[in-house]
Amino acid sequence: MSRAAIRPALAAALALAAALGCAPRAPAGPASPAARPEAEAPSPASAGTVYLRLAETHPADYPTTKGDYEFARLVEERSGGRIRIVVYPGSELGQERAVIEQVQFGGIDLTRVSVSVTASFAPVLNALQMPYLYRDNEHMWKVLKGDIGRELLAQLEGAGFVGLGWFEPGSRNFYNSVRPVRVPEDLRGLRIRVQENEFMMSLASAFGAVPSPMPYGEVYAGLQTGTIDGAENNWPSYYSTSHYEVARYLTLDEHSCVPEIILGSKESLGELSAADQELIRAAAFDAIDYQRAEWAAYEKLAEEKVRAAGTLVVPIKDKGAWQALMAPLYARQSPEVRAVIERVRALR
Ligand code: GTR
Repeated sequence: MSRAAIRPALAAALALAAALGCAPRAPAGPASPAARPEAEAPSPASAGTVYLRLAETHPADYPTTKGDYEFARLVEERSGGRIRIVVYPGSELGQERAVIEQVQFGGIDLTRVSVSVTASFAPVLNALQMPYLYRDNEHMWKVLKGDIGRELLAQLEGAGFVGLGWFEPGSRNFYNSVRPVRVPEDLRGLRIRVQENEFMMSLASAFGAVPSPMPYGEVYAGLQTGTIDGAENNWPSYYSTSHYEVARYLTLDEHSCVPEIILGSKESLGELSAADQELIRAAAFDAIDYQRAEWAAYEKLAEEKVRAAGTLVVPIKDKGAWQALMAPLYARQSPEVRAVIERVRALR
C-alpha cells in the first residue's frame, strides 16, 4: 500500500529517497488489501513501521509545509518511531482536487489542503470560508480550535475523510496584471482565477469578476500568457509562487480567510488502532501553534519582498462596499451552512 504498512525494506528505501528529495511513488497497488503484497502482514500496527504519505501543494520551505513536518515529527516521536509520515511537498502527488479524491478512496493517506477545495466534497465546510466572516484572527482560531471546528472535522467522516486539524491561512486578496483595483467595480470583467470550488466561483462573480477555476500549479503560466488577468491569495502564496512578478497590482481587500485543513483518509487510517488514530489526531492539533508561528514570520517576509519588488499595493480602509456585495452569497447558503455561520457569529 502506499497506505498503511509498506513492507519495511521498501519503506526504508522510500524514506531514504524522500530524505534525498527523490522519493519514488510508492506502488499504486489495487485497493483491495488481499491483492496487495504487503497484505501478507497481519496488520499495519504489528508489521513494523507504518508509513503514511502526506501530500502537500506548497514547497518544502513554505510555513504550512513546515507545519506538516512538525506534525510528522510529533507522530514519529509519540509513537516511538512506529508511525512515520512522509511529506511530499510541491504537489508531487498531484494538484489539490485530485489529491483529495485519492485521499477519499485511500490512495493517499494524508494531505494538507485548503478548505475551499475540500468544500466541494463536504459542502458544510463552506461555512468556514464565508467572506468577511471572522471578526479577527483570534475569533477564527476560537472557532477552529473550539467546538465548531471539532464538530466539523468529525462530520467529514461522512465524506470518507478523517478531519485532523487546521492551519493558519492568512487573508486572501485580489491581484491582477491589468489595472489597480481600488473599488469592487474595478474588478468588473477581469478574468480571475479561483480554486476549483463552486463557492469561490460565486464569490468572484459576486464581486463582478469573471471566475476562472484552475489548479494552483497552472496559475503562473495563466497569468504570464494572459489566459487569466488575475487571481486571489494570501501574502505567502502570492510571494512563493512568484505571481507577484506577473500580476503586479495587489488590492488588500482581505475578502476571506479560508482555513487550511489536515485531512486523513478514513479508508487508510481506519486500518490503524483506535489509540494510534487518536495519537495522529492529537499530533495534528498540536502542530497548529508551530505552523502559526512559522506563518507569521513568513507572511512578514513575503510582504517585504513583494513591496520591495515594486508591486502596486492598494490598501482598502473601508471594506463596507466590498462586504455589501457578499450579501447574496450569504443568502444562497443551505440551512446547514447558515446554522454554522450563525454559531460562528455568536461565538465571543
Ligand atoms: C493557498 C492554499 C493552497 C491552495 C492555493 C490555491 O493559499 O494554501 O492549499 O489552495 O491557495 O489558491 O489554490
